[in-house]
This record gives sequence, C-alpha cells and structure tokens, in this order.
Amino acid sequence: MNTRTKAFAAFATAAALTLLPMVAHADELPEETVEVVETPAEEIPAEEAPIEETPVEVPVEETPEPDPTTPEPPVDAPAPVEPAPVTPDVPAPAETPQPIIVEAAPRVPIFNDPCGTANDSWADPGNTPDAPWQYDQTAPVLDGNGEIIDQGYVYAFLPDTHVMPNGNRTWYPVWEKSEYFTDAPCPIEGPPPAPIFTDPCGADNVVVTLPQSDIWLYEVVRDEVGGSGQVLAFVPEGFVIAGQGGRFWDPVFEFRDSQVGCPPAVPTDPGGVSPGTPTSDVLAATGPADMVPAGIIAAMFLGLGVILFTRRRRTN
Ligand SMILES: [Ca+2]
Ligand SMILES: [Ca+2]
Repeated sequence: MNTRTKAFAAFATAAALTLLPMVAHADELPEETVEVVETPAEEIPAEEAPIEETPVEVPVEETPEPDPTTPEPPVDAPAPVEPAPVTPDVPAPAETPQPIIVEAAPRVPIFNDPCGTANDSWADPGNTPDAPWQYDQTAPVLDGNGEIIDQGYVYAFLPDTHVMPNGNRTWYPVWEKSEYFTDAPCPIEGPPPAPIFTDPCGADNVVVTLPQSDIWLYEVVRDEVGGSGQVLAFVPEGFVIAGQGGRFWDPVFEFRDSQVGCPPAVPTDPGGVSPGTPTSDVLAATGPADMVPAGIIAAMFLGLGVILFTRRRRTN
C-alpha cells in the first residue's frame, strides 16, 4: 500500500467513526429541527432577480425608390362632396376712416321773398371745403283743400365723411320758411275792366261778357229769380287791391234783366203776305209818332186819286 492509499484509508475511517453515531440516533432528533420553510416564488422581489433585457433587432423594411418609368397606380377618385351653400362674398371689413369733425356752423340760406307767394324761393349759401354743409327742405304741409298751411323748413346736414362734435350730422335749429316767407301780397291798382251786359228781349236772359285780364278774375252770381245778378271782380291770392285792401273789388258790377217781351214771331208764308199782317217795322209800330206819317201818306194817295178822277171827268 502506497502513501496516497494509506491517507485515503485513514480519512475514510475517521469519517465513518464520525457519522456512525449520528445515523444511530437519527430517529431521536426533534421533528422541528428538520422543517423546511418554503418561500413562495411570487414573493421574491423582482429587483432581487433583475433580468437583463436583450435588445431585439427589428428589421427595417426599406421602401423601394419609385421607378420613374413605372406609371403611377391610379388614385381612387374622392367621394363627391356635397356643395356648400353659396354665400355672397362678404368683403373683409375695411377700416372705416374716422369722420372729420366739423365745428363751423352752416351758413344761413338765402331766402328770396318777393310779394305774393308764388315766387318765394331759397338758395344754398355755399360753404368752404372744410365745412361741407349741404342744404335741403321739407315739403310744404297742405290742408284738406290743398292750401299751404305750413311752408316747411330748410335744414343743413353733413355728408358721411364729416360729423359735428356732438355726433350729429343734421344741424339744429332749422330755418322755418314761414319766418322768412312773409307772403306779403302784391298791390294791384283798380278799377278792374267792367263786364258787358246784354239784355235781349225776353225774361231772365241777360248775357254777361267778361273782359280778358291777366290779373283780374271774375265770378258771375245770378239771383235765383228776376234775372238779376252780380259780377265779382277780384285778384288772385298773393295780391291785394291798392287803396282798398283785400282781394275783392268794391263795388260789384250788377245787372238786371228788363223783362221786355219780344214782338210776336212773324209766321213764314211762302205763298205771299196775308192781308192785315204788318210787313214792316214801320207799319208794325203802334205808337202815336208812328201813326202820323202813315196817315199823311194815305191822305196824299186819296187826294191824288180825287184829282185824277176830277180831271178825267172834265176831259170827258
Ligand atoms: Ca313772398
Ligand atoms: Ca231780357
């Protein structure tokens, strides 16, 4: 037996001597001494067992370059879109320039007020460029008969580019035209031309002939009975009769029918003149003055007849 073998044999003997008593009293060990405490795997903190991640390489798919010679695939046409309602173009709001403030008052219009009312007028007084006042008037106010009861007024206003300091563009107060148009009547000298009256035979038939005049107006007023009446002469509105005042001439022109009857109508007889019917105005006259010449003529004819008869008797 060599040295190594002798050593191994000595180690084995010593070990056997140590383990034999333990094996002999193995059933005498308390059970709790051999209990194995198992630790649940899930209770092990993850950090106690870090897992080293291994990077995974993801292959990148390269996009092939388009071939210019290859025609592009057709693109699907987009779905029809419902047309939006057409709305008028609304221009973008432009910047509104600030109006120019006008502190100068407008000028007073020029009122032209001749006598009467027909030619009354007013004129724009004009303005300087830095105060471009404009002028207008309101319509006259009429009553139910169309007569002017209010001349209205004239007012001044500014264009949109200008404004008064108070923000208004219309000037107040306005110019009342009734204060400037006096309506002073124009005087007319009298007397007016007189009308002509013609009174033919018969009742209530006076013929009135009115004169022609550029100023005077006439109105015929007849009585209901008697064939009488009046003619009024007057001047138009806006005029006055000088020296008298008013518009109606005094006195009025009166007329009265004479009521003289007409002579009996002469009956027409194409076969001749009926005996006893007057054939002339002379014979028809019945007054004493008209009777004298007729009697004289009759006497002359009678005398001439007697003379001729006497001479014929003598000559016979
Ligand atoms: Ca006037
Ligand atoms: Ca008459």
